[in-house]
Parts: sequence; structure tokens; C-alpha cells
Amino acid sequence: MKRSLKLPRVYPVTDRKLSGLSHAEQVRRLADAGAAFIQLREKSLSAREFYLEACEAVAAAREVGVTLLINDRVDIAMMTEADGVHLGQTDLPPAAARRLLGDDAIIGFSTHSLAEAIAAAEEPVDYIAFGPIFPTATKTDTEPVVGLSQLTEIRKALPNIPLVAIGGINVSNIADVIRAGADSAAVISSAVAVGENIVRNFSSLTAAIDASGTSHVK
Ligand code: 3NM
Repeated sequence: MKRSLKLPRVYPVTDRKLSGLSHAEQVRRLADAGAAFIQLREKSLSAREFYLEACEAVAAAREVGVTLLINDRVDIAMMTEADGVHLGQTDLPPAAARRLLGDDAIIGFSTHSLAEAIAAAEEPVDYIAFGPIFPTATKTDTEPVVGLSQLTEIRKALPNIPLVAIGGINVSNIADVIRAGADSAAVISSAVAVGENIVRNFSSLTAAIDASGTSHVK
């Protein structure tokens, strides 16, 4: 862990299928709603189409002043000059991504167990994501649900690491996730489904945290 990244409480992740919108349009709407830190997640386009969509989304992010990370693809993050990359356990290792992207890039890393999170904390990453906290229909090849108690265990084991919770987070449970120790909640379906609702969805998620007066236990 190289430095201390300040993460917003709600970290939306784009999805073309759920939203029915391009990644660039999702970035614009999320920014309109107040999002400051967004991940572009694309699982079905060819590399070329992904690259072209990412170029547009990075341009949109620049225009509206939000930070944009690319899921999985270090090459696309590099060539689009995105702010960073979010890596899974089977993507390029964080150290290799860091060598390619340089010191200023933001690198996030997905973990699914206490052991993976502890190992991840030794890598040159800026935040660790942990999940799935709750069941989710958005990602079908997820690891078993980890629950809030394991999130709290990770927070206790790694008190200083920027920690993102992911998986099945919505307006009803987002405050619990922050209370359990996450700095931020990454959300796909509850933020971007469907495109017309993005501004309302995002506002409801932030309102749920504000209403709870939650500050997490460190
Ligand atoms: N990663 P939703 S769960 C992309 O556990 C992703 O690492 C997960 O989507 C993990 O907010 C997940 O719609 C899906 O549940 C999150």
C-alpha cells in the first residue's frame, strides 16, 4: 500500500446491459448525481469496441471532473489515460500493472477472503475491494458470499487500508456496510439499473448513508 486514497462512500460501477446506456453516458449521469469516483466495467465487447467506449468515457470523465478506473484491462487504462485500473485475482498482478501504469495511477484489487485481503495489502495497490458481501445477480461467477462479519474482520486486521465492499449492496443495506467497516460501497445494479433512474438511484444510496449518520468502526 503506497499512499492513502480518499474514497467517496458510494463507488458506482458502469454496466451497459443493466443501464441500457454507453459507458460515457453513464459517467455523465453518475457525475450529475454527484459521483466522484467511477469504475468502467465491460465484460462483453471486443478489445477494440471496449477501447473506443473507454476513450469516450474517459473524455466524459475529464469533462465533468470525475475519477475513472477501468476494470480488468491495464492496456486499455494505459492507452485511454484513465485514472487507474481495478484488477481481479486472475488479471495482471498489481505489481505488473503498477510497472506499466506508473506511480500516479490508482490501482484497486478484488479480494474474496481474509487471506486474499491480507496478501493484497502487501501489493502496490491503493485500495482493496472485498466481496461479495451479499448475494448478487450481477456477477454470476462470484465466490461465496462473505457477509458483514468478515468485512469487519478485514477492517480490524487492516485498519488503515482503503476498503471497498462490493456485491448486492443497495439502499437497504448500504449503511450497514459502511458501519461494518467499509470506506466505500461499490454498486452496480442499485446505481445504474436502469439508465433513466441513475440520478435517483445514486441520490438514494448517498441519502441512505447520510440518514443513518454512519461512520465506520476502525
Ligand atoms: N464483484 P451488484 S460482486 C463485480 O465479490 C462484482 O468481487 C464482486 O454487482 C466481488 O452491485 C460483483 O449489482 C457484482 O451486486 C456487484
